[in-house]
Amino acid sequence: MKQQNRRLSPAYLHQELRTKVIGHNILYYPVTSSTMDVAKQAVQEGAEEGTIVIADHQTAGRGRFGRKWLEPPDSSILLSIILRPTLEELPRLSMVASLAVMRCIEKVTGLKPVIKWPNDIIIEGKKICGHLIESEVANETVQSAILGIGLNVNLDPSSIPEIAETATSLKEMLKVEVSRTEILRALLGEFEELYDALRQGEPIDKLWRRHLETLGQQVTVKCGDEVHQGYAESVDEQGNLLLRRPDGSLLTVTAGDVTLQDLKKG
Ligand code: BT5
Repeated sequence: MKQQNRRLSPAYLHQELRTKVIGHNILYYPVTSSTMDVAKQAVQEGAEEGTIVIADHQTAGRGRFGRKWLEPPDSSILLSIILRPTLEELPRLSMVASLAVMRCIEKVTGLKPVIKWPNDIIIEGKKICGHLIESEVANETVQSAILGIGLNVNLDPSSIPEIAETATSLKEMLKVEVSRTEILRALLGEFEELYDALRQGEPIDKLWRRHLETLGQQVTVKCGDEVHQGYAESVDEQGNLLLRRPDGSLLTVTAGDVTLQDLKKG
């Protein structure tokens, strides 16, 4: 695997990309608050589908529900992609994102990640990547969907106390620096292929389900103030989790609303 300069080079990335649409317009920032904010602004200014925002560092990187996404500068993939899926495709965008990250990691590094429902990519029990989707829907039409992906490439988890025990990175797994450009190139390629497949009506949900490590386990899900425990029996076509509760009833848990907790931590 090639070494690279510490900073990303949008010109070099552009030259390396083999995609048709995704990443053809690149907005690059050495430092920004959040690539999601930049992407939102770009949407308002009419950015075309497939525009990507990348950064070397975020000062206010975010996860879902106002949580923080943390990284030291120049260590990670911090990416937002501007998309315009249909309303029907929108719930499956998260599946496409997870599958693209998984395939990218597998192809470039040989590591074998799994998906923890709903949005984490895990290697050896630790989180290496998370994503979120911020969409705008009006009159049953998706105006825009911004997919944000944070992937730990050369991050040393022990340098960030909040995630030292729960996170990992490609470098930590491989014991060698990995080129972020190489990962981005592969990620955008895999994403475009899977997004095209989604748009052509292929059953992305079936593919995604096969890689979900959560199924068949006893889990705890947190929805706002409510906590549910049960057996993760299946997922439906929208990506919702079907949880079999101890009283035998089946609870449908919407992916957008919950966090899956480690039973050990309760
Ligand atoms: C996510 O949220 O996992 C979505 C993360 C998306 C981040 C990207 S970076 C580019 C784009 N711009 C942004 O501002 N955001 C997106 P969630 O499921 O809520 O998980 C958040 C939790 O993950 C935090 O509360 C921490 O516990 C943990 N976490 C934070 N930083 C991490 C990291 N670098 N690696 C692993 N876990 C982390």
